[in-house]
Amino acid sequence: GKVRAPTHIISTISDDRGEEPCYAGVPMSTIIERGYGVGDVISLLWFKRSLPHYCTQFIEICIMLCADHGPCVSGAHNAIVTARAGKDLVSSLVSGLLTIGPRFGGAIDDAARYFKDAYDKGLAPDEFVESMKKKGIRVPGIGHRIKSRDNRDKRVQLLQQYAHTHFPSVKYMEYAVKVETYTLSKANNLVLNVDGAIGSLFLDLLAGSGMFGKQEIDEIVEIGYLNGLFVLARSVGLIGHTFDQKRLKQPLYRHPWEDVLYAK
Ligand code: Q5B
Repeated sequence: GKVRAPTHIISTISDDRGEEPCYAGVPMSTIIERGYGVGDVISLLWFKRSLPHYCTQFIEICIMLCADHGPCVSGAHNAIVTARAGKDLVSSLVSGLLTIGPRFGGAIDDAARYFKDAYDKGLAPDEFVESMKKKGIRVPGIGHRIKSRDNRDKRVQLLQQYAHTHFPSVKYMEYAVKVETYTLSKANNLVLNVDGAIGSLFLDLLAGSGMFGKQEIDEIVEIGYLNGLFVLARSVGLIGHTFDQKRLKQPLYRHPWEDVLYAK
């Protein structure tokens, strides 16, 4: 009979061998004919399935809202400094992306993990926050440098409004809001941030859309797909900051001595 030569790579998301490339079995021409957007393409390449429109629209909203947050955040700052050092686009982009992590933009997966675990176990929000404190872990998705109870993050409100209108259930987001109510009783800036809003709402999308089994949801949360949303989104802004610096012909950046505390 036929013997299959061993392969060095297994791939299940795309195929470019036919007349036209396919994403998760969907040909390029179908993607264009049906007017699919980037949210649909992400659904096919990340989740290997077509998701309902309200889900792909939510993904696109996440991408749009996280595309940039000004020049002062870690990622943009790094990209700007790198561009001003005369480096190329990819180096500037990567230098910005490398700041994404548990404190900056990369708390979405952990927010989803911890909120899911706490909600599914039936932990009261205050019990959850106090148990995190005991473990010495900051609650991912909570806290912001400039946002606070009196200066709410518009992005979080927009995501919540969209989900309230379109999602069948927002139980994880409602739990995250209860966590926020408790953390705000401790400090003014311990708001639900954009990472926490996306993390909790994506759990609602996964659980409420009927498109994922329980095991699949657990795997998505365990592997950690959701920081990818911030990475992808912020790349748009980081590229913009790089072009901006080049266009403005900005010289090499050097931090002023006055802004350094030289201590022994
Ligand atoms: N405390 C975000 O901290 C920040 C606590 C907490 C319990 C918490 C902090 C944090 C979790 C990670 C997270 C995503 C580092 C943030 C983003 C994208 C962005 C960015 C932008 C964009 C801010 C003061 C006191 C201390 C702490 C306590 C703080 N957070 N307790 N749970 N989560 N959050 N990151 O202001 O008793 O004095 O020791 O790590 O979700 O990255 O725009 O900037 O789009 O680019 O520096 O929006 O919250 O506060 O470190 O001085 O802490 O609050 O233990 O208590 P801060 P700290 P104590 S969104």
